[in-house]
Amino acid sequence: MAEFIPFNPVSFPETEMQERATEWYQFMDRRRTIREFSDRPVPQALIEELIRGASTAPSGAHKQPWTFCMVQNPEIKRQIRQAAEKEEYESYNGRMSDEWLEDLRPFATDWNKPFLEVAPWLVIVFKRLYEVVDGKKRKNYYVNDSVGLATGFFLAAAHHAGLATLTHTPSPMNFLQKILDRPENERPFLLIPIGYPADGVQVPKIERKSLEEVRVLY
Ligand code: IYR
Repeated sequence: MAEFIPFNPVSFPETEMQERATEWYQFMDRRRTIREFSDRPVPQALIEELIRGASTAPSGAHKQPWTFCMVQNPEIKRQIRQAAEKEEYESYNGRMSDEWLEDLRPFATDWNKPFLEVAPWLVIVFKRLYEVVDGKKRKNYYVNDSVGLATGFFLAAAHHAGLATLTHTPSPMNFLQKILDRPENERPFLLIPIGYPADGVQVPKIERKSLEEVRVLY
């Protein structure tokens, strides 16, 4: 039988709501993806707290179909870098279309991925396709959507805590499943180097779409 408990809503006076929304927008607008990290250590407990925040995301049938792997171990980071660069080399030298390479030009990316060893932590998000309960497969629902939401929460939590991230998608990235020895029901979703930005790091000069470009009023 379904059991319900009282909901304890967060609430503010309306003027404060407008201020809070603007503050949040301005704060989030300062988030930038960076590709050069400092090797300055970040405490494990801080990354764990970000994962707790991420794991509050809504999910299909509340299945919470995600696993966050935290990699600090230099040897594992080295293996991940080696495997990722091998795939990326192939991608940049033949697998990606000219159109794709052209679209990436503003970001000056290439197959070299030193950040995979320099960043103090790599957080690898896995999606859980199904659960095994009493030896039987139980379905998860809207897995990509749910894990995408949790990942978004993680990026926001990291920014809120004063850490920088990179949403990295080596392709294909099945090597992560092997290196991290993940079970059959898990698939890699996103690799997130996280830490402090390198001193003097620069970011691409790009603009966000305006409100008018992204919203339609009915
Ligand atoms: N996975 C490659 C290529 C790449 C693709 C997209 I779409 C980006 O926004 C950025 C990079 C890489 O990580 O370099």
